[in-house]
Order: sequence, then structure tokens, then C-alpha cells
Amino acid sequence: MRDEEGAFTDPIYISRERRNEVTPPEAQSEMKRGMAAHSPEGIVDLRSDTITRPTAEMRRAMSAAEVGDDVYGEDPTVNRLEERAAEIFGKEGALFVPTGCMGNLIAIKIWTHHGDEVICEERSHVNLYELASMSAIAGCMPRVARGEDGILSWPAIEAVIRPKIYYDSQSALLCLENTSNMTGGIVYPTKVVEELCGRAHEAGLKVHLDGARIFNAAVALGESVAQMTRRVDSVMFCLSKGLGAPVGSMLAGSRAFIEKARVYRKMFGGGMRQAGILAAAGLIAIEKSPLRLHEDHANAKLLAQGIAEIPRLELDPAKVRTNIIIFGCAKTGMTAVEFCEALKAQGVWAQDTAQYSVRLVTHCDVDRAGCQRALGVLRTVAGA
Ligand code: TLP
Repeated sequence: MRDEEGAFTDPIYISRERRNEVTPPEAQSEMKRGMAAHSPEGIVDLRSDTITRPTAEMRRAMSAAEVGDDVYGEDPTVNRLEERAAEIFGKEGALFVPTGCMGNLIAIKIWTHHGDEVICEERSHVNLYELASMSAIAGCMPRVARGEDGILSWPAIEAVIRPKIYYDSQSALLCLENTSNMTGGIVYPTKVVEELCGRAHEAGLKVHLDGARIFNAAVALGESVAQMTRRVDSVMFCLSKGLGAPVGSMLAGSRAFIEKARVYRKMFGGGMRQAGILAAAGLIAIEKSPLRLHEDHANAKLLAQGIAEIPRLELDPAKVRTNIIIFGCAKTGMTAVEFCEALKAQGVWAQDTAQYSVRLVTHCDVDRAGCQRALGVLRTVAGA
């Protein structure tokens, strides 16, 4: 719906300020996402690891960052971040992009032509949460396959590859997601990634990895991200999630891929100027934050084990190996939105991800005591 000036009035389209202006408080429980800009004292905010705030060290590095105009390639801090990311991933080049969504879109744009199909898991971020940008902007169709716990197998992929006939749209790209967010932070075994890349390449497909949380996967596997992404054609990872940087993601791949990525980043409005201010935090995020992710995983395990003991909540704790927990709440008689509202009333913030499923994400801004508190509130709300 739009008002007489053409502005959207539907609550999902309007800013938080305007939303409060136009939405009566009793209707606000309908609006699920992004209700608060930061977690005030006493709140245990487990909605996402995107809410993490920069550390004091990051803030110091940001204020002291050497900067230049990155559109001219003259920002030394951005250049350093890109070199380090390429080195860590064992790729020829890397590019700093404002968001994970833009990184994925750039890769999709590079590897496809208008009218192509992109094979991805049904519950993947590129399919569900990127506003259909692969269609709206890159001109592609998502062609979904289902994998057990989000992990695709070759037979599932092969079944949706289009025959090479001129009157069919063509499969151009396979997009994998590691960890798989909406199935509870599930990790792709590297052997599976390698097999899928080998088969996809034989079938003439490129492979892009949405590695928003690849460092969480690396910690769970005890492997290096270079080893894990050796065979993918491009990888995107986020600095601004569990790694704690305030803004930014990276794309890594061949030199030729990164040259094209630079062009599309500018075309999509992502050419930033003195971005070294942000890259300075990113450098700390890639060097230091992976070293503490095991703490988030241990906290997630604690939550998972506690949740599994709550009779009306459904979860297999053995599957929780990284920082995401997704549990079912149908047996409580509440929808996920209602359940999250009830948690929120007691200072614990969670995210509904489907009608009866709730997500908790552990991160550096919630400690063990916070997780224990969250468990107590979960027990109360679930009536245990
Ligand atoms: N994920 C967010 C939401 O958008 C769902 C979250 O809270 O988990 N790939 C994956 C796998 C992601 O989880 C996300 C963000 C992105 C890409 C996009 O990153 P940004 O938010 O930087 O555009």
C-alpha cells in the first residue's frame, strides 16, 4: 500500500521511526524483524550475530586508520584488508564490499547471463532473503534443490540441471551456503564441497560459496578456510557477523573475477571512498575474531542441550556445531512470533524463522551467563 505521495505504508517497508508513528502498539507484535538498534543493558539479544558491536580495539583502529579514495584504489587500509583476505583464502584476489547480499549478487552477476538459472538450496539466503535480487537485478531464476539439513548432494543438484537445449533456460551457477543458516548453522564437510565442485565443473557450472559464516564452519571442522574453499570459483564471507566488524563483507576469487567484481560493485552503488575506516575493523575481524569463535560454539551447545531438555521444545542438540540454534515451538501452543514476544517480555530476544521455528544465534556480545539466563527464560516461557 502507498500513501498519496507514493510512499509505502505497509509496515515492512517503512523506517523504524515511521513504523512507530503509524503502527498502533497492539499491532507492533506483528512486525518481527529489527525492532531495536542495539541491545540495552540486561537484554540478551540472540536474534543474530549481525548485532555485534565493534570491540574497543576495532574502534581504536578505525579512528587511526590511514585512508584514501578506494574508488581510485588508493585506500591503503582497504588494500591491506583485500590482500590479507586473498592470502587467508589462498585466492588471487579479494574485494571489500558493503554487504554480504551485494557480494553474493556480484558473484551471481559475474557467473551468469540474463535468463540463466542459479541452483541453490531451498532455504538458502540467496533464495529467501536477498529480495530476489538474482532475478530483479541479475536476471536469473533460482532453481531450488533440497538437501538434508541444507547440505546439497550431487543427485539433488543433477536432478534440477537443465538439458542443454536452446529452448530451455540454462543452469549456469551452483550456489552453496556454509554454514547453512536456516537449517541451524550446519557445516558442509569439505569432501562434499569438493565433490560438488568437481561434478558441477564437469557439468559446465561455476560454483559460488555464500560463506557468510565460513569461519564458524572452519572452527567446527578444525580446517583452514583456504582448504575448505580450494575448489569454489568464488567465495563471499562476512566481516560483520560473528567476526564482529561493524560493516562489510569480502569476495574472493581469481584475479579476473575480482576485476569484474570491482566493476559490478561500482555499478551496484558499492564503490566506497575512505572505506579504510571500515576496513580497519575488518582487518582485526579476520585476524583475531576466528580465534574466539569456539566460545560462541560452546555457548550454542549449552543452549542446545538445555533446550533439548525442555519438553515442549523440539531440537536435536547433536546437530548444533556452530553458533546457530533453530528449534521448534509448536508444542507450546504458540507461534514462533508469539513465543519470541513472550521471550522478549523477559529480556531475551530471539528471531522467528518460520511459523513454529525460532532461531538463536550466539556471538561475542552474549556471554555464558547471558546464555544461562536465556535458558531460564526459555524454560519459563515454554512452561517447563
Ligand atoms: N543473514 C542475516 C539475515 O539476513 C537472515 C542473519 O541474521 O542471519 N548470506 C547468509 C548466509 C546470511 O546469513 C546473510 C545475512 C547474508 C548472506 C547477507 O549478509 P548482509 O546482511 O551483510 O547483506
